[in-house]
Amino acid sequence: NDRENCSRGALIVVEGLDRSGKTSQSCKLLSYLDGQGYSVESWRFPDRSTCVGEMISSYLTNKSQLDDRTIHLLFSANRWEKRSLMESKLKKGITLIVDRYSYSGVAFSSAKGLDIEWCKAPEIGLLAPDLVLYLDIPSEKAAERGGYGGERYEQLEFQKEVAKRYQILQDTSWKIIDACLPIEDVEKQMKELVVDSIVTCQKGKPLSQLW
Ligand code: FDM
Repeated sequence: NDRENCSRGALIVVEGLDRSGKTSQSCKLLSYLDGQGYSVESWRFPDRSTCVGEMISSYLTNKSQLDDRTIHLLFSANRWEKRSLMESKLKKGITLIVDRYSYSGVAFSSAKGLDIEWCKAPEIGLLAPDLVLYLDIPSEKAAERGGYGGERYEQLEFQKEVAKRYQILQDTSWKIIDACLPIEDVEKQMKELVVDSIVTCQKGKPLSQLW
């Protein structure tokens, strides 16, 4: 069947502050799509399984110190090292649900005071998401949910700065989801948006690049 042979998967990115529910909603999305017979994989950044990812992980857990620009470029390199695999999976028709992507990269680094354009530059040429699901939650609410681990960025004041940067980064691929709604409502909204996006990609929407 021709349609199936040439149709690509969708690149879906889930973004939001720590404790906004990204990870559990990504899991639910994966099992739903899987159950519906879609070909789908779940990814996340940072991908801590690579050498670059190990350096990032050691930085995040405060086992190593790195200059702000250096860690920024490592996060970016961690996406670049996955770019060709990402493209080939999408071209094979596999939809990817990605927990954090370049938006996290720019939002977190620029929240430290780095210039936002400087932060965006190394992301140029990475694959652009077809849909960004932003789980919107006030930083105070997210902090109340508890479970901030001891990782480097998990602090209320910093998360507030990150939220401001996310706002600046919104573009037409974004859908803002109220993450304070009941879990099932969030889930339902996400499912509908994702299925729409998958259909649009199947119909031949071309892959594009950031930004
Ligand atoms: N983070 C994540 C960044 O600072 N830059 C990036 O490019 C990415 C992908 O790493 F605090 C931050 C965001 C978060 C931390 O993310 C680890 P997880 O989702 O908690 O593993």
